[in-house]
Amino acid sequence: MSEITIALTKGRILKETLPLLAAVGISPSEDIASSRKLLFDTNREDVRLLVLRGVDVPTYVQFGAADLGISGKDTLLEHGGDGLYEPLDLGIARCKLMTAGLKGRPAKTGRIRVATKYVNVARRFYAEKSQQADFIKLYGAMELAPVLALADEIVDVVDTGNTLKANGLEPRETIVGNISSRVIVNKAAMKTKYRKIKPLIRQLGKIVAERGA
Ligand code: PRT
Ligand code: MG
Repeated sequence: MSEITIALTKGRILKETLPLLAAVGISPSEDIASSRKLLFDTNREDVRLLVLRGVDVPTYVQFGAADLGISGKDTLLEHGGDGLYEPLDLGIARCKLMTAGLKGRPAKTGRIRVATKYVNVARRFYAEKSQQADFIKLYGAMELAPVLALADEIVDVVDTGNTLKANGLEPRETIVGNISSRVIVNKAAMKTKYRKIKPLIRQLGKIVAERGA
């Protein structure tokens, strides 16, 4: 029986997570990328891995279906962090959460429409600067929304800025500048499985510190 279940975010975060896990001696018993399975045993009898859509990782950990997770800070901010500890910044999959709009178009005054998959974060951001806004929840291709006049602005993560540029958009304001992936832990599991979880976080922290230095 696996004592520790770790929920991983598939996609670009997974690619950067697997080398970190390998560095602390955890390897899936089959190739995750080429498998259709969602639950993987590892070389460690006490550890198994779960591979999920990013948005679902905090939920699995919050309710204890997974003990630990690796999650983008953007996703954590949108989730709200209930029931979770966030003990370690892995420093991977770095990006910024930004607003963007059509290039050369001055930001609209008055009530605006914002398309995003980060509705909670966006609502807080515009409220804080007293900008009236309505929100349209999208699940992908946010960049199209201003182009097709679905929205005046978008809120999305930006890395190089190439995607915005390629779609005739420009970044406007930075909402969160230091997005990266974080280790999250179920609050109850942190107590009941402390002796398993604590060393794992310490080892990961050591690897991250060595890499960052
Ligand atoms: O595929 P799925 O619908 O599950 O989600 P996803 O496509 O957002 O997943 P994925 O694999 O892209 O990874 C998402 C997580 O990676 C995010 O939650 C962030 O924490 C982190 N991350 C880091 C990024 C980026 N950088 C990033 N650049 N997630 C997405 N992007 C996208 C962005 O949405 C935009 O479409 O890449 C494009 C912008 O990149 P640049 O380099 O052109 O600016
Ligand atoms: Mg994707």
